[in-house]
Amino acid sequence: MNLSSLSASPASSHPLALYGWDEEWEAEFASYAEQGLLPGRVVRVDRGQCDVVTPVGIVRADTAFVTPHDPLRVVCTGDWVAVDPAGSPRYVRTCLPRRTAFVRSTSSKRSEGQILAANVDHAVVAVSLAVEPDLGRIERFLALAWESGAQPVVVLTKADLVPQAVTLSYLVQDVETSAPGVPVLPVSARLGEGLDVLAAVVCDGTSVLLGQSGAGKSTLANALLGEDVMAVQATRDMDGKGRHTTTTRNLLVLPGGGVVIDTPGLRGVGLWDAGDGVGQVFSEIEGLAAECRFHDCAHGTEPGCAVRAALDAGELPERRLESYRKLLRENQRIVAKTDARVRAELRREWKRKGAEGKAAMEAKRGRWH
Ligand SMILES: Nc1nc2c(ncn2[C@@H]2O[C@H](COP(=O)(O)OP(=O)(O)OP(=O)(O)O)[C@@H](O)[C@H]2O)c(=O)[nH]1
Ligand SMILES: [Mg+2]
Ligand SMILES: [Zn+2]
Repeated sequence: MNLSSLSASPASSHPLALYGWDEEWEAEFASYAEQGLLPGRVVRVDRGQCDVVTPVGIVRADTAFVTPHDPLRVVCTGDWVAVDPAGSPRYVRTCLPRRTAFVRSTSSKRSEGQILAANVDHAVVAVSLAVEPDLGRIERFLALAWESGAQPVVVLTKADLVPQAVTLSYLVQDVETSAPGVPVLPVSARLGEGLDVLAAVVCDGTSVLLGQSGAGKSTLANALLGEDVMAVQATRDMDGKGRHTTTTRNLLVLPGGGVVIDTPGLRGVGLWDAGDGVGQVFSEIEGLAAECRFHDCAHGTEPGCAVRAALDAGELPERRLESYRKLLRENQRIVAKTDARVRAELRREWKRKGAEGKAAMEAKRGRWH
């Protein structure tokens, strides 16, 4: 393929358009194109190497060139990169600034962030209905999802294991109460139910499947793909603990448009500088708090406390307030440990890119309608 003819063709007919290449990325890449580098999207990463889809096919590249010391700068599935056109080893030369990034803390002891997926539009949190959903864990995932800049979606998987329709609708309502502004979709891959709604969400942009091992992420990926690309394995028992069937993050193109990143199961996710995200997960509490008589109301015994009033009226579950406080405390602990300058810099970059990306996506949608 002639590379110079590529830059002349519009972004929509670019060979990487299926992977989400657009005018913004093209502009971002322009200076690298001048250097003769190839644009590409990282579809898989493992131990210092990554698979990058480029206009000339999938190439394997070494990531040693791009600062491996900072865990937040490490090349990640979903990144747009510039790679050497040839060379053995072939290197990733640079990683384009991310529009969004899903980051968690690797452990609660240290405050190290780990990027789970980059340039994601929809963060799909998969939660198995084989056991009763843990609302606190869902809130934690959603805080990180909002913080990433992506739109969160909760998929309640294995709906066929819930014996009664009425029980299912209560479970969905419970999760909805814990997830203001987030679509909650019950799905059964086994029965093929609810998949059309999910397919409609993920047919545009990049989606990442997140959740515990055994939640059914790869099963969802296969159902969306219409073929068994990802390996799926039975969970050991019914307590929802799987055996980590998926071990790398894989970016896959969906037949109906959009791409999906399947990820290995996460035992847990620690918050990482997710103050805004926590606020969004508990938006109804923050809304109530704005009505409290005192600005610095701790929602204890202060007079004129709107949060207490909602608790007393049974409109706000006590569990929600406790969970909110717990996540706020945890976030503050992490923030206090992390280098403020580094955080601020990364945030600024993502937020700016995120805004540009959203505008580009809306413009694209507008053209289709
Ligand atoms: N009953 C039922 N079982 C399902 C459904 N979806 C997935 N499963 C089963 O759940 C088990 C785990 O599914 P996977 O898709 O491998 O789970 P995963 O989230 O990808 O797990 P990791 O790769 O380890 O993170 C498999 O035995 C699936 O057959 C469903 O809709 N109904
Ligand atoms: Mg899997
Ligand atoms: Zn109050």
